[in-house]
Amino acid sequence: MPDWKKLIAGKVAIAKKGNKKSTVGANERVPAGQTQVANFPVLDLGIKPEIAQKSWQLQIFGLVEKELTLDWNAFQALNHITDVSDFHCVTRWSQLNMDWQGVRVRDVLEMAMPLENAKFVTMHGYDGYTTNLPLNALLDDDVLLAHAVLGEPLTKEHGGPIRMVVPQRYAWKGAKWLKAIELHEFDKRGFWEVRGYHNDAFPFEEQRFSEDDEI
Ligand SMILES: Nc1nc2c(c(=O)[nH]1)N[C@H]1C(S)=C(S)[C@@H](COP(=O)(O)O)O[C@H]1N2
Ligand SMILES: [Mo]
Repeated sequence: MPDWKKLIAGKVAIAKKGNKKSTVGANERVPAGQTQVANFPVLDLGIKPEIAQKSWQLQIFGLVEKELTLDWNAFQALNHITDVSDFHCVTRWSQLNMDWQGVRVRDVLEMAMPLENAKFVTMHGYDGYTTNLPLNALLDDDVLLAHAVLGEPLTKEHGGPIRMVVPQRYAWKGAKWLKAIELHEFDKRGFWEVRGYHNDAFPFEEQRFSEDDEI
C-alpha cells in the first residue's frame, strides 16, 4: 500500500503553493497558476491496477432505468470519435492539444436511461478512487471514455484500458481505470473532494480548494 497520508499531504502542498489567485502566465489556453508542459506527467494514488482488455468492464448503475455492463467488445461496437482538448492538473501543469479517442459518456448514459431524479454521478476507478460531478457535466461533447491519446493506446499509467476525461474541469475529475459510473439524486463527494479539493474544479476559475469558494 502506498503511504497515502504522505502522498495526500504532498499533493495538497503543491497545489496550495501560490494559492492566491495569480494571473501571471494566464492566457486563453493556459489558466492562471498553471505551467504548460509536453511530457504528460502521471498522477494518481500510487496503485496502478493491471486491467486486461478482456477482463475490463464498465458498469452504469444507480438511478437508471436499465443498469448496464459494458465489456470491451460492447465498448468497441459504440460510436468512436476523437476530441482534441486541453488537460489541466491541479498540481499546476497543463498539457494542450490532447487528442483523446473514445466514446462519448453521453452515448453510454443514454443507453442506461437516467431516471428523472438522477442529478449527480460518482465515477469509480478499479483502484478504489472516486470523483463526483453533476450529471449535466457528463453530457458535454468532449467528455469521453478514452482508450487512446497522443496516437497511442492508453498506457496503464494513464488509466488504460479506459479512463474518463472531463476537459472543462481539473484532471482529477477524470477517473483512470474506470470501473463504474453511479447515478444519484444527491451529490456525494469523491476521494479528493472530501479532502478539501473544490467540488466544481473549473481551472479558469482556479477552483482548486473548497476554501476558494469564499475568495
Ligand atoms: N482511478 C484514478 N483516477 C485518477 C486518479 C487516481 O488516483 N485514480 N488521479 C486523478 C488525478 S489527481 C489526476 S491529476 C489525473 C492524472 O492523470 P494522468 O496520470 O493521466 O496525468 O488522474 C485523475 N484520475
Ligand atoms: Mo491531480
